[in-house]
Amino acid sequence: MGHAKFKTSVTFYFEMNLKKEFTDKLKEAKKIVFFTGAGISAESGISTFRGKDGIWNKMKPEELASFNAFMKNPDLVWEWYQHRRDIIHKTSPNKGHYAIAELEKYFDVTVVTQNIDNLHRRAGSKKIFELHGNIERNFCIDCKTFYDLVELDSSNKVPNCKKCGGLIRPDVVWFGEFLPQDQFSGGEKAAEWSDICFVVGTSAVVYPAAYIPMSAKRNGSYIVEINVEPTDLSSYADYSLFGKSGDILPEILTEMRTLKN
Ligand code: BV8
Repeated sequence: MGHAKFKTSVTFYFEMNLKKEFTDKLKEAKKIVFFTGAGISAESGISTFRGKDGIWNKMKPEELASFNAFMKNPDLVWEWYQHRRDIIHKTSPNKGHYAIAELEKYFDVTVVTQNIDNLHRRAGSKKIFELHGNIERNFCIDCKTFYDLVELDSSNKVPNCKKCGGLIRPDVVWFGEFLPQDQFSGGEKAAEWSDICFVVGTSAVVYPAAYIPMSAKRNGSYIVEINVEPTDLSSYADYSLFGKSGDILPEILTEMRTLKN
């Protein structure tokens, strides 16, 4: 039998101990935050940014997700977001999104997401801070009038504002842009006050969003990482669960049902 099958008793004891610490934390916890990134939507068929088939592997972020790129070629950037919206509209939330929504039965849950795909809301989560905006919303860059998609024609050409003729852009945070203050500070405060801060499906390389789990840790929150591989955040997570979030989150929900019944 290969060594891999026989963990040393120390490793096994250490892991069992960590698991017990984690389940004890789950039992005591009241406030829980899920800080999520593109990885939680991967099993819905939406590609991540930095993984092997990630979006940014095919192009540099500045090429499309920046105000300069938009002003240089509004039709190209608008078309890219239309393409991403088409993908998102053809997908659904996955078991990971639904498990987070259902955990609201057992905890005061807040979702702090970097994602713009609206899948947490579609899965039924109530308290959501969207750090990087929402691809379903758009606004005029001149008079700031907001437009839902239904009000805009579905062509790939960038639409013009009906009020002032200005260019309409997606309501997402581009590189070099400030995050919406209410979303960032709301999400940061929720994480700081959380008993457990789950960090799910993020490479934790985009700032200032990636500061949020650090603030949670500094304020005594128990940091649980859920990812398919180690990240920049793994070194300060209290507990790391390596695997797909669509598998792990439903297991945590099942564990909660057992603990609470
Ligand atoms: C800012 C919205 C202040 C748009 C996004 C130069 C000038 C200005 C700022 C900077 C600069 N250089 C650097 C910066 C800071 C910059 C930054 O952090 N850059 C990084 C790349 C180094 N940040 C900014 O620009 C921010 N603004 O700083 O303003 C300012 C203002 C003016 C002047 C100076 C400063 C704005 C950042 C927001 C950018 N917008 N998205 C759009 O989507 O089109 S970022 C984009 O990255 C998405 O929002 C995404 O969510 C986010 C983070 O990525 P992740 O979610 O972590 O996704 P990723 O693919 O990286 O990782 C996926 C993970 O999932 C992996 O770990 C993988 O292993 C895992 N996974 C995969 N499958 C699964 C899984 N896990 C579990 N289960 C699975 N099944």
